[in-house]
Amino acid sequence: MTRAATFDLSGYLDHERDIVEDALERAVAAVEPHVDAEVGAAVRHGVMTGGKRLRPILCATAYRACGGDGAAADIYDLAVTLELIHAYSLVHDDLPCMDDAELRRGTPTTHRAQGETNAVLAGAALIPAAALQALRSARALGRDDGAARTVARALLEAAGAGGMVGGQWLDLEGEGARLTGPELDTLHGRKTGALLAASLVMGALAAAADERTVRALEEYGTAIGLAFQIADDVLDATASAEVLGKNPSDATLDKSTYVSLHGLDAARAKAREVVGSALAALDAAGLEAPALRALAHYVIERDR
Ligand code: GRG
Repeated sequence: MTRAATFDLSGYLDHERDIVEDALERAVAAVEPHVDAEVGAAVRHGVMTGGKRLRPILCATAYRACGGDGAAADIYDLAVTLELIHAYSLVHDDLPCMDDAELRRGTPTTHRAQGETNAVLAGAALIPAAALQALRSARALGRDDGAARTVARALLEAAGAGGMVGGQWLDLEGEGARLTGPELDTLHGRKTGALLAASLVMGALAAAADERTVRALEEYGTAIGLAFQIADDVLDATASAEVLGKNPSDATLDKSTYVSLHGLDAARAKAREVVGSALAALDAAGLEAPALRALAHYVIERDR
Protein backbone atom coordinates (compact mmCIF):
# COMPACT_ATOMS: atom_id res chain seq x y z
CA MET A 1 0.00 0.00 0.00
CA THR A 2 2.91 2.37 0.64
CA ARG A 3 4.09 1.55 -2.90
CA ALA A 4 0.81 2.96 -4.22
CA ALA A 5 1.38 6.17 -2.27
CA THR A 6 4.62 6.85 -4.17
CA PHE A 7 3.20 5.99 -7.58
CA ASP A 8 2.48 9.00 -9.87
CA LEU A 9 -1.05 7.95 -10.73
CA SER A 10 -2.07 11.27 -12.22
CA GLY A 11 0.83 11.22 -14.71
CA TYR A 12 0.14 7.56 -15.43
CA LEU A 13 -3.56 8.18 -16.14
CA ASP A 14 -2.81 11.16 -18.43
CA HIS A 15 -0.29 9.12 -20.42
CA GLU A 16 -2.56 6.08 -20.65
CA ARG A 17 -5.60 8.13 -21.67
CA ASP A 18 -3.70 9.66 -24.61
CA ILE A 19 -2.81 6.21 -25.95
CA VAL A 20 -6.35 4.94 -25.33
CA GLU A 21 -7.83 7.90 -27.26
CA ASP A 22 -5.61 7.06 -30.27
CA ALA A 23 -6.72 3.42 -30.17
CA LEU A 24 -10.38 4.46 -29.87
CA GLU A 25 -9.95 6.75 -32.86
CA ARG A 26 -8.68 3.74 -34.88
CA ALA A 27 -11.64 1.64 -33.72
CA VAL A 28 -14.22 4.30 -34.61
CA ALA A 29 -12.58 4.96 -37.98
CA ALA A 30 -12.87 1.22 -38.74
CA VAL A 31 -16.65 1.25 -38.09
CA GLU A 32 -17.50 4.52 -39.89
CA PRO A 33 -17.09 3.28 -43.51
CA HIS A 34 -19.69 0.55 -42.86
CA VAL A 35 -22.52 2.79 -41.64
CA ASP A 36 -24.17 5.93 -43.01
CA ALA A 37 -22.93 9.36 -41.98
CA GLU A 38 -25.58 9.90 -39.29
CA VAL A 39 -25.01 6.56 -37.58
CA GLY A 40 -21.25 7.16 -37.92
CA ALA A 41 -21.67 10.50 -36.15
CA ALA A 42 -23.62 8.74 -33.38
CA VAL A 43 -20.85 6.11 -33.03
CA ARG A 44 -18.27 8.90 -32.78
CA HIS A 45 -20.40 10.82 -30.27
CA GLY A 46 -20.93 7.74 -28.09
CA VAL A 47 -17.27 6.73 -28.04
CA MET A 48 -15.18 9.90 -28.41
CA THR A 49 -16.77 12.36 -25.97
CA GLY A 50 -14.53 11.74 -22.99
CA GLY A 51 -14.83 9.49 -19.98
CA LYS A 52 -12.24 8.18 -17.57
CA ARG A 53 -11.29 5.25 -19.85
CA LEU A 54 -10.82 3.13 -16.74
CA ARG A 55 -11.58 -0.26 -18.34
CA PRO A 56 -8.95 -0.11 -21.13
CA ILE A 57 -6.40 1.35 -18.71
CA LEU A 58 -7.02 -1.57 -16.31
CA CYS A 59 -6.67 -4.05 -19.18
CA ALA A 60 -3.36 -2.65 -20.47
CA THR A 61 -2.06 -2.33 -16.89
CA ALA A 62 -2.94 -5.96 -16.09
CA TYR A 63 -1.23 -7.05 -19.33
CA ARG A 64 2.01 -5.37 -18.27
CA ALA A 65 1.70 -6.60 -14.66
CA CYS A 66 1.67 -10.13 -16.11
CA GLY A 67 4.82 -9.50 -18.14
CA GLY A 68 3.06 -8.92 -21.47
CA ASP A 69 5.48 -7.44 -23.96
CA GLY A 70 3.60 -7.35 -27.29
CA ALA A 71 3.56 -4.21 -29.46
CA ALA A 72 1.92 -1.33 -27.59
CA ALA A 73 -0.65 -0.62 -30.31
CA ASP A 74 -1.93 -4.20 -30.20
CA ILE A 75 -2.61 -4.28 -26.45
CA TYR A 76 -4.47 -0.97 -26.66
CA ASP A 77 -6.46 -2.22 -29.67
CA LEU A 78 -7.52 -5.09 -27.42
CA ALA A 79 -8.03 -2.89 -24.34
CA VAL A 80 -10.40 -0.46 -26.09
CA THR A 81 -12.81 -3.26 -27.00
CA LEU A 82 -13.93 -2.96 -23.35
CA GLU A 83 -14.54 0.75 -23.88
CA LEU A 84 -16.55 0.07 -27.06
CA ILE A 85 -18.85 -2.20 -25.07
CA HIS A 86 -18.96 0.31 -22.21
CA ALA A 87 -19.80 3.12 -24.69
CA TYR A 88 -22.64 1.11 -26.24
CA SER A 89 -24.05 0.40 -22.77
CA LEU A 90 -24.04 4.11 -21.90
CA VAL A 91 -25.67 5.10 -25.22
CA HIS A 92 -28.45 2.56 -24.67
CA ASP A 93 -28.73 3.22 -20.92
CA ASP A 94 -29.42 6.90 -21.64
CA LEU A 95 -32.26 6.21 -24.12
CA PRO A 96 -35.80 7.39 -23.32
CA CYS A 97 -36.92 3.77 -22.77
CA MET A 98 -34.17 3.31 -20.13
CA ASP A 99 -32.91 6.19 -17.96
CA ASP A 100 -34.05 8.94 -20.37
CA ALA A 101 -30.91 10.99 -19.64
CA GLU A 102 -30.09 14.38 -21.16
CA LEU A 103 -26.47 14.72 -20.18
CA ARG A 104 -23.49 12.37 -20.21
CA ARG A 105 -19.84 13.35 -19.71
CA GLY A 106 -20.84 17.01 -19.74
CA THR A 107 -22.39 16.84 -23.22
CA PRO A 108 -25.86 15.95 -24.53
CA THR A 109 -26.45 12.19 -24.60
CA THR A 110 -26.06 10.48 -27.99
CA HIS A 111 -29.79 10.25 -28.75
CA ARG A 112 -30.24 13.93 -27.85
CA ALA A 113 -27.37 14.94 -30.13
CA GLN A 114 -27.86 12.49 -33.02
CA GLY A 115 -31.43 11.16 -32.76
CA GLU A 116 -32.85 8.07 -31.15
CA THR A 117 -32.71 5.72 -34.15
CA ASN A 118 -29.08 6.62 -34.85
CA ALA A 119 -28.20 6.09 -31.17
CA VAL A 120 -29.81 2.63 -31.12
CA LEU A 121 -28.04 1.59 -34.33
CA ALA A 122 -24.70 3.04 -33.22
CA GLY A 123 -24.85 1.16 -29.90
CA ALA A 124 -25.72 -2.09 -31.69
CA ALA A 125 -22.89 -1.62 -34.22
CA LEU A 126 -20.35 -1.33 -31.41
CA ILE A 127 -21.02 -4.83 -30.01
CA PRO A 128 -19.87 -6.97 -32.97
CA ALA A 129 -17.16 -4.39 -33.73
CA ALA A 130 -15.75 -4.95 -30.24
CA ALA A 131 -15.98 -8.75 -30.48
CA LEU A 132 -14.20 -8.90 -33.84
CA GLN A 133 -11.53 -6.47 -32.74
CA ALA A 134 -10.91 -8.49 -29.56
CA LEU A 135 -10.28 -11.63 -31.64
CA ARG A 136 -8.01 -9.80 -34.11
CA SER A 137 -5.95 -7.97 -31.52
CA ALA A 138 -5.46 -11.03 -29.28
CA ARG A 139 -4.10 -12.87 -32.35
CA ALA A 140 -1.86 -9.87 -33.13
CA LEU A 141 -0.45 -10.16 -29.59
CA GLY A 142 0.68 -13.69 -30.39
CA ARG A 143 -2.16 -15.72 -28.90
CA ASP A 144 -3.29 -18.71 -30.96
CA ASP A 145 -6.88 -19.03 -32.26
CA GLY A 146 -8.11 -20.87 -29.14
CA ALA A 147 -6.54 -18.38 -26.73
CA ALA A 148 -7.88 -15.44 -28.78
CA ARG A 149 -11.38 -16.94 -28.56
CA THR A 150 -10.96 -17.24 -24.77
CA VAL A 151 -10.09 -13.54 -24.60
CA ALA A 152 -13.12 -12.57 -26.73
CA ARG A 153 -15.36 -14.90 -24.70
CA ALA A 154 -14.32 -13.13 -21.48
CA LEU A 155 -15.50 -9.85 -23.03
CA LEU A 156 -18.80 -11.19 -24.36
CA GLU A 157 -19.70 -13.15 -21.24
CA ALA A 158 -19.14 -10.07 -19.11
CA ALA A 159 -21.25 -7.97 -21.50
CA GLY A 160 -24.08 -10.49 -21.87
CA ALA A 161 -27.14 -11.70 -20.02
CA GLY A 162 -25.03 -13.31 -17.27
CA GLY A 163 -23.19 -10.00 -16.82
CA MET A 164 -23.91 -6.41 -17.78
CA VAL A 165 -27.19 -6.85 -19.68
CA GLY A 166 -28.56 -9.10 -16.91
CA GLY A 167 -27.48 -6.51 -14.33
CA GLN A 168 -29.24 -3.78 -16.29
CA TRP A 169 -32.41 -5.85 -16.29
CA LEU A 170 -32.17 -6.33 -12.49
CA ASP A 171 -31.61 -2.59 -12.17
CA LEU A 172 -34.74 -1.75 -14.17
CA GLU A 173 -36.75 -4.32 -12.23
CA GLY A 174 -35.47 -2.92 -8.92
CA GLU A 175 -36.64 0.66 -9.53
CA GLY A 176 -39.07 1.61 -6.79
CA ALA A 177 -38.28 -1.55 -4.76
CA ARG A 178 -36.12 -1.79 -1.64
CA LEU A 179 -33.37 -4.32 -2.44
CA THR A 180 -31.43 -6.18 0.24
CA GLY A 181 -27.64 -5.81 0.54
CA PRO A 182 -26.95 -9.16 -1.21
CA GLU A 183 -29.43 -8.29 -4.00
CA LEU A 184 -27.66 -4.99 -4.55
CA ASP A 185 -24.26 -6.77 -4.64
CA THR A 186 -25.58 -9.21 -7.28
CA LEU A 187 -27.10 -6.43 -9.38
CA HIS A 188 -23.90 -4.39 -9.46
CA GLY A 189 -21.61 -7.41 -9.69
CA ARG A 190 -23.31 -8.06 -13.02
CA LYS A 191 -24.10 -4.54 -14.24
CA THR A 192 -20.72 -2.90 -13.49
CA GLY A 193 -18.43 -5.48 -11.87
CA ALA A 194 -18.42 -8.09 -14.64
CA LEU A 195 -16.96 -5.76 -17.27
CA LEU A 196 -14.43 -4.28 -14.85
CA ALA A 197 -13.31 -7.79 -13.83
CA ALA A 198 -13.14 -8.81 -17.50
CA SER A 199 -10.77 -5.88 -18.10
CA LEU A 200 -8.23 -7.51 -15.79
CA VAL A 201 -8.88 -11.05 -17.01
CA MET A 202 -8.50 -10.05 -20.68
CA GLY A 203 -5.20 -8.26 -19.98
CA ALA A 204 -3.89 -11.30 -18.10
CA LEU A 205 -5.07 -13.79 -20.77
CA ALA A 206 -3.55 -11.63 -23.52
CA ALA A 207 -0.20 -11.88 -21.69
CA ALA A 208 -0.61 -15.68 -21.43
CA ALA A 209 -0.59 -15.46 -17.61
CA ASP A 210 -0.98 -18.69 -15.62
CA GLU A 211 -4.39 -19.68 -14.24
CA ARG A 212 -3.57 -18.63 -10.66
CA THR A 213 -2.61 -15.13 -11.78
CA VAL A 214 -5.69 -14.80 -14.00
CA ARG A 215 -7.94 -15.78 -11.06
CA ALA A 216 -6.16 -13.37 -8.69
CA LEU A 217 -6.68 -10.51 -11.13
CA GLU A 218 -10.30 -11.52 -11.57
CA GLU A 219 -10.68 -11.36 -7.78
CA TYR A 220 -9.00 -7.94 -7.73
CA GLY A 221 -11.28 -6.79 -10.60
CA THR A 222 -14.44 -8.04 -8.92
CA ALA A 223 -13.49 -6.22 -5.72
CA ILE A 224 -12.68 -2.92 -7.40
CA GLY A 225 -15.89 -3.29 -9.42
CA LEU A 226 -17.87 -3.35 -6.20
CA ALA A 227 -15.82 -0.49 -4.73
CA PHE A 228 -16.38 1.47 -7.96
CA GLN A 229 -20.15 1.08 -7.68
CA ILE A 230 -20.24 2.10 -4.03
CA ALA A 231 -18.20 5.19 -4.93
CA ASP A 232 -20.64 5.84 -7.80
CA ASP A 233 -23.57 5.80 -5.36
CA VAL A 234 -21.71 8.12 -2.99
CA LEU A 235 -20.98 10.53 -5.87
CA ASP A 236 -24.58 10.37 -7.08
CA ALA A 237 -25.72 11.36 -3.59
CA THR A 238 -23.12 14.06 -2.96
CA ALA A 239 -21.67 15.57 -6.17
CA SER A 240 -23.16 18.22 -8.45
CA ALA A 241 -24.22 17.63 -12.05
CA GLU A 242 -21.52 20.09 -13.08
CA VAL A 243 -18.74 17.95 -11.57
CA LEU A 244 -20.33 14.62 -12.54
CA GLY A 245 -21.07 15.65 -16.15
CA LYS A 246 -24.51 14.03 -15.78
CA ASN A 247 -27.57 14.60 -13.65
CA PRO A 248 -27.60 12.57 -10.41
CA SER A 249 -30.48 10.12 -10.96
CA ASP A 250 -30.65 7.49 -8.21
CA ALA A 251 -33.17 9.37 -6.05
CA THR A 252 -35.25 10.49 -9.07
CA LEU A 253 -35.50 6.91 -10.34
CA ASP A 254 -36.12 5.63 -6.80
CA LYS A 255 -33.21 3.19 -6.94
CA SER A 256 -31.79 1.23 -4.01
CA THR A 257 -28.15 2.24 -3.55
CA TYR A 258 -25.37 1.55 -1.06
CA VAL A 259 -26.05 5.01 0.36
CA SER A 260 -29.84 4.56 0.68
CA LEU A 261 -29.28 1.12 2.25
CA HIS A 262 -26.36 1.78 4.63
CA GLY A 263 -25.93 5.59 4.83
CA LEU A 264 -22.98 7.65 3.56
CA ASP A 265 -20.38 6.81 6.22
CA ALA A 266 -21.00 3.06 6.17
CA ALA A 267 -20.97 3.06 2.35
CA ARG A 268 -17.59 4.83 2.34
CA ALA A 269 -16.24 2.39 4.96
CA LYS A 270 -17.43 -0.58 2.90
CA ALA A 271 -15.70 0.83 -0.21
CA ARG A 272 -12.40 1.09 1.72
CA GLU A 273 -12.79 -2.44 3.05
CA VAL A 274 -13.42 -3.83 -0.46
CA VAL A 275 -10.35 -2.01 -1.83
CA GLY A 276 -8.39 -3.75 0.96
CA SER A 277 -9.55 -7.12 -0.33
CA ALA A 278 -8.55 -6.15 -3.91
CA LEU A 279 -5.03 -5.43 -2.68
CA ALA A 280 -4.98 -8.69 -0.70
CA ALA A 281 -5.73 -10.60 -3.93
CA LEU A 282 -2.62 -9.03 -5.52
CA ASP A 283 -0.55 -9.89 -2.43
CA ALA A 284 -1.73 -13.51 -2.45
CA ALA A 285 -0.61 -13.91 -6.07
CA GLY A 286 2.73 -12.19 -5.40
CA LEU A 287 1.90 -9.38 -7.83
CA GLU A 288 3.68 -6.15 -6.93
CA ALA A 289 1.77 -4.20 -9.62
CA PRO A 290 2.10 -0.64 -8.20
CA ALA A 291 -0.14 0.79 -10.92
CA LEU A 292 -2.96 -1.64 -10.08
CA ARG A 293 -2.60 -0.79 -6.38
CA ALA A 294 -2.83 2.92 -7.10
CA LEU A 295 -5.80 2.35 -9.42
CA ALA A 296 -7.65 0.48 -6.65
CA HIS A 297 -7.40 3.57 -4.43
CA TYR A 298 -8.35 5.86 -7.32
CA VAL A 299 -11.59 3.96 -7.88
CA ILE A 300 -12.96 5.20 -4.54
CA GLU A 301 -11.15 8.53 -4.34
CA ARG A 302 -12.19 9.89 -7.77
CA ASP A 303 -14.45 12.95 -7.91
CA ARG A 304 -16.51 11.94 -11.01
C1 GRG B 1 -31.61 -3.86 -23.08
C2 GRG B 1 -31.75 -4.76 -20.66
C3 GRG B 1 -30.96 -4.10 -21.75
C4 GRG B 1 -29.70 -3.72 -21.51
C5 GRG B 1 -28.80 -3.05 -22.50
C6 GRG B 1 -27.88 -0.49 -21.44
C7 GRG B 1 -27.25 -1.75 -21.05
C8 GRG B 1 -27.43 -2.93 -21.91
C9 GRG B 1 -26.51 -1.85 -19.95
C10 GRG B 1 -26.25 -0.67 -19.09
C11 GRG B 1 -25.36 -0.97 -17.96
C12 GRG B 1 -24.62 0.25 -17.55
C13 GRG B 1 -25.09 1.60 -17.92
C14 GRG B 1 -23.50 0.11 -16.85
C15 GRG B 1 -22.61 1.25 -16.54
C16 GRG B 1 -22.61 1.62 -15.09
C17 GRG B 1 -21.66 2.72 -14.78
C18 GRG B 1 -21.12 2.76 -13.40
C19 GRG B 1 -21.30 3.67 -15.67
C20 GRG B 1 -20.34 4.75 -15.44
O1 GRG B 1 -19.04 4.29 -15.75
P1 GRG B 1 -17.78 5.27 -15.70
O2 GRG B 1 -17.81 6.04 -14.41
O3 GRG B 1 -18.12 6.27 -16.88
O4 GRG B 1 -16.55 4.49 -15.98
P2 GRG B 1 -17.12 7.11 -17.82
O5 GRG B 1 -17.97 8.25 -18.34
O6 GRG B 1 -15.95 7.58 -17.02
O7 GRG B 1 -16.72 6.18 -18.93
